[in-house]
Amino acid sequence: MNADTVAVAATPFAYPFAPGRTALVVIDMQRDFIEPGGFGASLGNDVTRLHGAIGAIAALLAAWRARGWPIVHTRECHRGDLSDCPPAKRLRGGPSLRIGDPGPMGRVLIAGEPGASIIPALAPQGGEIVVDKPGKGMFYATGLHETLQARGVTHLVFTGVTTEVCVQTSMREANDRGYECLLVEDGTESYFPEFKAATLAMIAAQGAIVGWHAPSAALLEALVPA
Ligand code: C5J
Repeated sequence: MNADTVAVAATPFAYPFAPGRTALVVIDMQRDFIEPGGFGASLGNDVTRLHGAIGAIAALLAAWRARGWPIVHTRECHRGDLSDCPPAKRLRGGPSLRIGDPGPMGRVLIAGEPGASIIPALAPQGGEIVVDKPGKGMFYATGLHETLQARGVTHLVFTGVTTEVCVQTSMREANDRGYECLLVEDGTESYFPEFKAATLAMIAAQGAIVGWHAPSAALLEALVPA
């Protein structure tokens, strides 16, 4: 641990948390993934499985806000003309609703539509970074790396959905860009519990090859007083 880091009890060993230089990342907690009638449900998933992550994310948002530390919210969504949605993404599989189709929460995964918004319980506040991303990873075609660099961010704490798709992709992208990454175990969820378990195991394998994971309680316990 450096003098300016705090040890968080984590897997596979203590995570060197950097107060003030660590952004909390909340991936895609959007109505289209969490609520009935959206993209997640159109793929045949039980969306209630994702609700388990909301409480831990809300607690971490409160802790970050109390300290004035950087917060990033992402939204997976596309332009209304679908010019940033490759046909390979839109046409793959057999969902009951495709990206851009009209659904109960507006056009599916389209920026500005009700379904693409973040659920009210975790709504972004003024001054927080909100990134609309056309891909699964949060760095692809977003400029986020430059934004984080400008703010002196070196560490990222990941939450959100789904663990094995957009969270894992974003965490791997971040690891390749040199960020020290922690995934919050109870702050992320998947439609498939076995995929969540496998993701946690994969990222921390081989001496934290992608990063660490820890429960939110361990992280909150280690934070310096607000
Ligand atoms: C998916 C996501 N699963 N946010 N998106 O398509 O993980």
